This record gives sequence, C-alpha cells and structure tokens, in this order.
Amino acid sequence: MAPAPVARVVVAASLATVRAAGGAGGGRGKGGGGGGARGKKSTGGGGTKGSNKGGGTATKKKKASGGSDAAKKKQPEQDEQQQQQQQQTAVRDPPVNRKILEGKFDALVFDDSSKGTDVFAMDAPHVPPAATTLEDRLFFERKGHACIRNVLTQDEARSMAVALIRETRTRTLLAYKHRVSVLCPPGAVDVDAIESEEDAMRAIERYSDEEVGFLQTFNIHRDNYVAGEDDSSNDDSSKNTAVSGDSTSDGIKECAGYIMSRRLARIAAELLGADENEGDRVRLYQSCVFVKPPGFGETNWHSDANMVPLDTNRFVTLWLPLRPLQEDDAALVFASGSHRDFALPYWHTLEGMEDLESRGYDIESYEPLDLGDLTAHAGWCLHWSPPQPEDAPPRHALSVCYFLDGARRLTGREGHLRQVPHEEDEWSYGDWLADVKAGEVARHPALPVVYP
Ligand SMILES: O=C(O)CCC(=O)C(=O)O
Repeated sequence: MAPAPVARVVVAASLATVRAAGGAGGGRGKGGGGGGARGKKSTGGGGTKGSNKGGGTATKKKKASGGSDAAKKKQPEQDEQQQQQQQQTAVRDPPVNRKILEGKFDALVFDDSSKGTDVFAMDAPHVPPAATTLEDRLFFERKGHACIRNVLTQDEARSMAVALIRETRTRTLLAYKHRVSVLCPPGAVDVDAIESEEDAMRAIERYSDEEVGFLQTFNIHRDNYVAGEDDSSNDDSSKNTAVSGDSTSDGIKECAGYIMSRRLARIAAELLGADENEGDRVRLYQSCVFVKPPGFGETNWHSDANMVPLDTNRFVTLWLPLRPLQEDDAALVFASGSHRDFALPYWHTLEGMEDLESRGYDIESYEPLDLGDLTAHAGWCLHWSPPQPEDAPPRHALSVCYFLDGARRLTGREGHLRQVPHEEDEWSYGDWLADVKAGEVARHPALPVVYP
C-alpha cells in the first residue's frame, strides 16, 4: 500500500525557491537556463539542482567577495563568450568528455544480456515485499512519485550503506572537482589542478554565485569494469587521480552488486510499466551517491529527465537514504503532478519557468524514512531538497536511474532547446554519448540491462 506523503511546511519556501531557481529548467546543482549552458547563474528561470547561495529563500545573495577587480571585470565578458560558444556547440551536439570515455569500456564484451544481480535475493522467505502494489503504481502514475517501504531488510540496507559510503569517501575529492566543473564558468578553473577540498571551495567561492548543495559520486558500479586485474586502460586523469588508494576492487564490486540488483530494478520495471511478457527490458541509466554534509545548501528544483540525452518519458529514479532520515534531514520533496505538466516546458523557455507558483502543485514528501525504504520519482517530476541542518549528521543517499529499453539518443536539432540536456550529469553520460549516434536507440555497455 502506498504510504501517504506528508504535505510539507516548507511549501512557501520551496515555491519561492522554484521561482528563484527556475524550476525544471536546469540540473539539480547549478542554476542553468538556456539549454544548460554553464557558467551563468540563472536569474529567475532555468535553475539547476545545485544550489543557490542564500539557501532556501527566493533571493539569491550576490557573492560578497572573491577574485581581483580585474578578474571580476573580465569575468562577465568571458562568461558571455564562453556561454555563447557552449550553446552553439550544444545545439549541434551535446558535449562529451572524451577524456573520461577513452578506453573505459574497451575490455567489455557487450552482449546486452541482463547484468542484474541477485545480491538481494528475489525469493527468500525473509525478504519483505520488494515489488510494488497496484496502488503504488497508480499513485506513482498520478503523482509522479511514490514511497515504497521495507524494500530492503535493515541488514541488507546497512551492508549496502557501509559499502557505498566507504567507496564514496575515497572519491570525495573527485566529487568536489565535479562541483567545480559544474558551478564555475568553463575555462575559469583547471579542474585537474584542484588538489584538495579547500582548493575546490575556494574556486567555487571565487567564480560562482551558487552555494554547494551536495556532492555527487557517479556510477561506482561502472568502475567495476576497470578496477579488475587490468587497470591499464584506466588512465583518465581528472577522474582517477582523485580516487584515493582506499578504494578496492572488492569494494567496488560489492557496490556494483547492490546498484545493479534485480530487486531494485524490478521496482523500477513495475513503475515504468515494463511488461516482461512483451519482452520489455529495463536499463540502468546512472547511479549516484549524493552527500549533503551538515550546513550544505538546497538541491534546486529540477527534473532528472532535463539532464538526460534520451527521448523518453519512461524514466524513473529510485532514491534510498543510507541512514534513517528524520523530519529535519534533507530528504526529497516533490511537486505532485508536475511530471504531467506538459505545458510547462512546452510554453516556457528554460529561462522562463518562473511561473510555477501559480500552477498549483501539491508539495509533498515522505519523512521519516527508514533504512530499506525508498522514494521513486518519474523523470519529469520536479523535486527539491532542503539544506542539511548544521547540527545534523551528513545525509547520504543512493539514487539509481532506470529507463525502458528502446529510448533513442536525442537529436539535438537546432532550435529545439528541450533536446539539449543540461550538462550537470555529463561526467556520467559522457561514458556512452559519443558511441550512440543522435537518433539511435541507446544501447551501450555503460547502460546495461538489469531487468529481467
Ligand atoms: O539527494 C539530493 O539532494 C538530490 C537527488 C536527486 O535530485 C535525484 O536523485 O534525482
């Protein structure tokens, strides 16, 4: 049975933030606008999931300090030029980080059979009901989100949390570098030269007006492919120099097992309406561990599909807290029905979606959440997360995205801004984008079938 969501007291603040951050326009971490160009803060539309300095209010605080006067004067011009270049490139073809791609999947023979694991048994007697009820599915269809509890036993969830948090910690510097790459204007900072978290925060303080809302560690399960006996192909500098020596091949494999589990994928399959008898298959799009340390800012209103270079509505994200979350912790908050609001992205440009308040969405969330519970949201469902309180422990969550096999890579035709994905997740889709031509069905080792 679908648990009733909790209408949040944050309604006013969150809608104000919708206005400021621009709602569905960008990614979760940075005010984007205009087709996801980087380096320019949105001014009332097109926001990203990142976070605006000023945390949770409608007013974005301008940065008080940072950078020499000369640098400050030069910056807007550079920003504008870079943004224009970026948009031109983006319209032709979404950008790809070739550096990350090179060699990564060379060793993998891709036969497209299911790579889903049974690390969480599918039929053991102790297993709580892992699949969804009809009510869950109807609820999800109407609202665009749902909460499914006890998907994992406490023991299963705890083992998964320990493994994921351990591997995520070894990638903390990498996650800070990612924030720099998302929040700072292109070319402003040499991300490879960032050697510490402090370096990263200084760069963000200097070059960005946004506050850091979270740290993102992408696709630990994909590292599995390169962390075995032969690491020779794994020579990408920006990524791997930031992974500390504590990361182990066994640790990565364990995480990959959890992320690619068929128990989780089955829930996604049911919410996506996949019909096994019709040969429907579910692909893993991306996994991400989101960390919100105490005092980190909000996750902007955004929809995940806005960052996905695929032509599909059949996309779902499962979000699992890696410790029990209380009312004060930063869980996800959803704008109910927003996934069906076809007119929102249709009539509004990415920069002009400031009209959300008048659209009358119910704002709902599900805390408290226990270990083993998850929330699910549809690709186009707007969601947000408040800042993590200063006096609370860090909030870790695993987010796993799936799509129904058959989706095509967006064509990115000129003038069709909606077809150019926001770049926040480029480090993730850069692994496969160049191998799948525009308009082709997205099938690639980096997008493995995980169900059935
Ligand atoms: O955990 C967060 O703060 C953001 C997660 C999110 O936006 C997602 O999983 O889609």
